[in-house]
Amino acid sequence: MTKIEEVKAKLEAGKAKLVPGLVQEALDEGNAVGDILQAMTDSMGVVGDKFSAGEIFVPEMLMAAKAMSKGVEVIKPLLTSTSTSSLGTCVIGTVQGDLHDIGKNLVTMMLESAGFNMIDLGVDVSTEKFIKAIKENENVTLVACSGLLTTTMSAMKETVQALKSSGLTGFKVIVGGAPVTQAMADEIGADGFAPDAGSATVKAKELVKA
Ligand code: B1M
Repeated sequence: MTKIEEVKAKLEAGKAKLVPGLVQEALDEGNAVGDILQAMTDSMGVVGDKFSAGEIFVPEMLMAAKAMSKGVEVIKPLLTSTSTSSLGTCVIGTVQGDLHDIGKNLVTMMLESAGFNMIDLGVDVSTEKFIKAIKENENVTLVACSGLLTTTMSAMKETVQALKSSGLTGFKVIVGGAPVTQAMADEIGADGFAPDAGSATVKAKELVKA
């Protein structure tokens, strides 16, 4: 078994205490950080499939999520670098009713390293909370909404539409998360969509510089 395969196996088994050490060993062996991150993301897909098949339940999903978060902590310094350029402030959150935060946290790290000052509102974020954060923070150039559940896509639509009709200006809205598509982003009036954390930085820069 390769070290990356070991990371995957322990992550899928929800071994939060073992995953960070294995991630470090995988790095020490010379594996690329992107490959390790992709392997962990793939494992979360495996966990989701097992949940759908009724082979595991919410507690196991939660343990796998904790293991991934611990693994991400190890690679975080390698994913982020301090950018000298300032792209303004980005307010980010997972939309109301949705508690998934791993993807949102990865997007946060990548946008921070691209040069945004990040205000992370966490999960289950109401429209009102997004609006309050825009009003309370200076130079908000981007609002980023994440969502993983098909059932919370209506909350994402509500949030984007409320942001657009709030009368507040100076920022663009980017959306993402597994069920989100470019077509959906267009339909709900978002300015941009990105399928993953890497492309979110490219799209975010494009939006705020436009
Ligand atoms: Co839940 N869950 N979950 N879950 N969970 C999914 C999403 C699911 C697909 C699993 C499945 O059934 N196969 C399914 C949703 C089905 C659907 O709606 N179509 C599901 C379900 C049903 C549920 C519950 C309803 C289960 C229940 O209680 N019966 C419940 C809902 C709770 C709630 O939110 N109200 C629930 C709960 C949970 C846990 C709390 C146990 C846990 C989350 C813990 C946490 O996040 N701290 C959890 C987990 C871990 C998952 C899976 C297994 C993994 C999610 C993950 O972290 N992936 C997931 C299955 C799956 O994803 N295949 C599943 C890794 C992460 C890196 O990817 O978040 O997709 P992701 O982020 C990606 C992109 O989407 C993108 O970039 C990231 C990668 O670079 N991205 C953005 C994300 N946000 C972006 C924003 C952007 C741009 C890109 O711009 C702003």
